[in-house]
Amino acid sequence: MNPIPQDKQIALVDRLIQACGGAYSPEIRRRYFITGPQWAPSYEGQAVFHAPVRSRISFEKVMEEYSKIGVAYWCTHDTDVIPARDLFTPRQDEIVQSIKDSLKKYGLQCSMVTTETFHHPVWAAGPSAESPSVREYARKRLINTVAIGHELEARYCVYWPGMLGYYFQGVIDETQTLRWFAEAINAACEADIQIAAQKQRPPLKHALEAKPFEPQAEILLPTSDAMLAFIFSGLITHPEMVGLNPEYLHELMWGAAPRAALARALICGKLFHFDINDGYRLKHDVDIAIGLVNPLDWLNVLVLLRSHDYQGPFNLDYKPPRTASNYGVWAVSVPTMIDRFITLWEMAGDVISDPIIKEATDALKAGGAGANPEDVDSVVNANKELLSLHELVAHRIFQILIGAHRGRIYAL
Ligand code: GCO
Ligand code: MN
Ligand code: MN
Repeated sequence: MNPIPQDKQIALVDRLIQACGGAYSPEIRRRYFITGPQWAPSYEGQAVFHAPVRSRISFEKVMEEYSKIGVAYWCTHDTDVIPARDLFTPRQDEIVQSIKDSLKKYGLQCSMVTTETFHHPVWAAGPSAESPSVREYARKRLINTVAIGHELEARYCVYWPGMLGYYFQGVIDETQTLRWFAEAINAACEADIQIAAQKQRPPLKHALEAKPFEPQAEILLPTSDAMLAFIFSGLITHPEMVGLNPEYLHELMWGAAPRAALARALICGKLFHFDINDGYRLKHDVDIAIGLVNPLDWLNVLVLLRSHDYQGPFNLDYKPPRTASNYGVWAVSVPTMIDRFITLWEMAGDVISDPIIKEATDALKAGGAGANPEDVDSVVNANKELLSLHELVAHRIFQILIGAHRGRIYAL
């Protein structure tokens, strides 16, 4: 093939993405509680060793594209849309008003707001730092975000505290940092109760997000389980308002089974919100789009969530790869990610209703007949042949993933 002229490249991308087929219409995509962050498509591709590859984009542009693609809900950090120096000023009110106008214009709803507590130099020692002025500022920021959330009619408020921890051991007492963190969450919940009453709206659902080793230091609450322990520690004054926003990749990053981590959140009634993406076990927070690394695991995750009637948002917390152009983000990255999610969600329905899986799991739960519970050999022998069904179920889920249950085979 000859080198492709620059002015022909977009047409090539468009033709090949069309040729891929299998895209859902915007109307179908809007049926799912898929939320589109401001920060994901506007991520410029920078990292510690990486210069940006894309240009910045405004919230108007993000909303316009989400609306065309069929993402019905939008979410944002406070400083994604309001420069830090404009917070708490009349300029903030003007920006919030223009966000409301844009949401209306593009037919979107704001699902969630979150406070940026990791990027700005003020967070150098973390948002729950030892200096009272940093903590007072953090508290005001959280309350301000709750107020913005109500103004935009959001239902969720997420907290990813960033470096809730330290570079050096022994400088601070960890129990103290956790108490300070709880004080900030408690202040946000108290403010929420008041603002919600004034506005005659339900209070927000406050969802804590853990990440095991990002950005650079030790982290006090590195996993969803650690967050659960924190919620139930007695430090949180309104534990009923506070739950989790697990992120799929963050669980893989510490080596967990995401499905098991979600199960632990479910039994506590704390699965409020879910950040969906993909990546590699025990590696960096690459935030690859859903299904490109672990589709089989993702199918299993969605089977669990469908089985438990999870009704919360699926938040597209991913980073477009550095190979995607500004055009490619909208032409390829965002729509294909959404369509893989929808496909996996529908496949999860196939798994749940599959008669082979159903019969196999029913049989496993019934167990083998004829065991004498006081005789270990008889218990082993009673179940021995049944246990082969475990791998049979795993094979069947693979068949559903690749479409073999509908007759996809290779004639060799
Ligand atoms: C990450 C984090 C963030 C948070 C976001 C919401 O991967 O860096 O998951 O994307 O989800 O900051 O507060
Ligand atoms: Mn996240
Ligand atoms: Mn992440």
